[in-house]
Amino acid sequence: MGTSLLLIGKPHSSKTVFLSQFYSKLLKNKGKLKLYKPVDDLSPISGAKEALASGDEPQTTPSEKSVKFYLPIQVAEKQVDLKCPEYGGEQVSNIVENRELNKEWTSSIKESDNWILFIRLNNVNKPLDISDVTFSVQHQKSPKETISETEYKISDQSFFIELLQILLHAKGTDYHKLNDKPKLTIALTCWDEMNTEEKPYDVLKSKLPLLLNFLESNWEESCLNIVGLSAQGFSLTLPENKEKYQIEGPEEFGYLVLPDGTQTDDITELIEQALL
Ligand SMILES: Nc1nc2c(ncn2[C@@H]2O[C@H](COP(=O)(O)OP(=O)(O)OP(=O)(O)O)[C@@H](O)[C@H]2O)c(=O)[nH]1
Ligand SMILES: [Mg+2]
Repeated sequence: MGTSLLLIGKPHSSKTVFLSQFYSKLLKNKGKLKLYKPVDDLSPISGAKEALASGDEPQTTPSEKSVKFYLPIQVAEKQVDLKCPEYGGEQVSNIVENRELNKEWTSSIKESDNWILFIRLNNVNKPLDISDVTFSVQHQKSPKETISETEYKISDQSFFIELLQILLHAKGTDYHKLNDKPKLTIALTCWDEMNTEEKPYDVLKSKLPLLLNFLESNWEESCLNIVGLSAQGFSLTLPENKEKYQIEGPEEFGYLVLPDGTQTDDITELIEQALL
């Protein structure tokens, strides 16, 4: 059975690291999901896998790159041939900027009933609060410039809402009803950067309340899942962290924070939950 998973994320949201770590954990055979046969083509993640094995951060995926990574997965009694896209996150930024989907995106959206949206909260911009702006001589000199800088920039919160609306429109969902298809998982990525003990739902509520509101007004509760994900486990910029990767192997790291706040090393559960 072929199942398409649509992994959606802006640049640097951990898509490539996740795919590489997901594959490494599948190979380890300790998680809920397993491979039922070897993967034919590892080229979509081979660069990232090599980099991580040496304790280096993977390179940004080029904007024009768009390939599919096929994984033959055993989910309980079922065999699922999973198809995950690996692409440069710039494509997602361009969708909102140009309000346009190319043929490939349109068909990926149509064929997938399992969407996972990666949001790296640490990279999300804070909405402009006029009370935070300190009046300066620069404001006095060029008021027009200051307005144009802030006026036309869409906030990250609005970005995600716009994006989902564009995707839902292409999917042809009925906006009078709550969505049960596609099932949506929000993965708050690079969770380690947040330094929080809170549940993913509460973190999303405090950081992006409008987005949460949009999600809850448009999805059936049972078809909306909010989790935390640290596919890498920690930053690889520190030499001691690089060493951990070189000595123990990348597959030993990375974790998922489930909706109830519990942490598990088995990041394959992210995909298992999306497929349930
Ligand atoms: N601290 C931390 N850093 C991470 C994590 N996952 C990824 N990173 C780092 O974040 C950066 C971006 O990760 P990628 O996986 O390349 O992100 P991407 O979504 O594939 O980005 P594009 O290819 O540009 O679309 C890299 O420098 C990673 O090493 C994580 O869980 N924690
Ligand atoms: Mg990438």
